[in-house]
Amino acid sequence: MDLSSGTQEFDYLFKLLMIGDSGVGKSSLLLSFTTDAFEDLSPTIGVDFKVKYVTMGSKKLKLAIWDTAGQERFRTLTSSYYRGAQGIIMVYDVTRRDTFTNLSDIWSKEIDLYSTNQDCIKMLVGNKVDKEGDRVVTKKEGIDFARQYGCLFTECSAKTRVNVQQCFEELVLKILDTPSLIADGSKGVRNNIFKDRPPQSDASTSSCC
Ligand SMILES: Nc1nc2c(ncn2[C@@H]2O[C@H](COP(=O)(O)OP(=O)(O)O)[C@@H](O)[C@H]2O)c(=O)[nH]1
Ligand SMILES: [Mg+2]
Repeated sequence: MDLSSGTQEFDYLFKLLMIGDSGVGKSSLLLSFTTDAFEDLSPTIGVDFKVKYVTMGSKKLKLAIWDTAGQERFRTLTSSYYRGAQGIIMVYDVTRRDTFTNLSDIWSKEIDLYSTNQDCIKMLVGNKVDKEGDRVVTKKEGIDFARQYGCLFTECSAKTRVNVQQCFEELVLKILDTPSLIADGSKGVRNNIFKDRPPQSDASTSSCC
């Protein structure tokens, strides 16, 4: 995957979401993917969404990756957050079991409720594998959950950046492999997926396009 930034031409625009409990590393994963550094984030910092241009094969893609600004703590993500997403990244922390069980108890139900794309691709991500000694959720449990819910699966670390690029790349490849989502992505600009702003708009790092 050829990565670059700045405003460019593109063939498809895809909306991706990060969801999961507070503190699992959603914002860190997004930053790890879109910038070169791992920053130790204060839990109150959120980013609304970031834009990343990637080239895969002959296709130029614009990825708009939406993140929460901490409102997941209050379970107040709204339908506009989910609307029109072609890919959803469901993140848990391999060292905190509650973050794993909440994906099946809470977050997957939200997706069923609000997701507007029937074919939307989901990726289950076990983060913080650099803390192997503190691990409480096994890889097999992740694999079993992903199989049950029909998701892709990976384990990664936003800190060491192991598997982070691959995680996003695998998700995007699967989207490109799904004709209804490609059709959707090519209409992205006309339909203006940014019409609905993220639920909060005061984060200083947000960018629009
Ligand atoms: N050791 C380790 N810490 C991480 C990793 N990812 C995030 N963190 C830390 O976990 C805390 C919460 O991360 P953050 O990205 O804000 O989580 P969010 O609430 O899901 O957005 C921060 O202190 C991060 O530095 C990781 O892969 N490994
Ligand atoms: Mg965050």
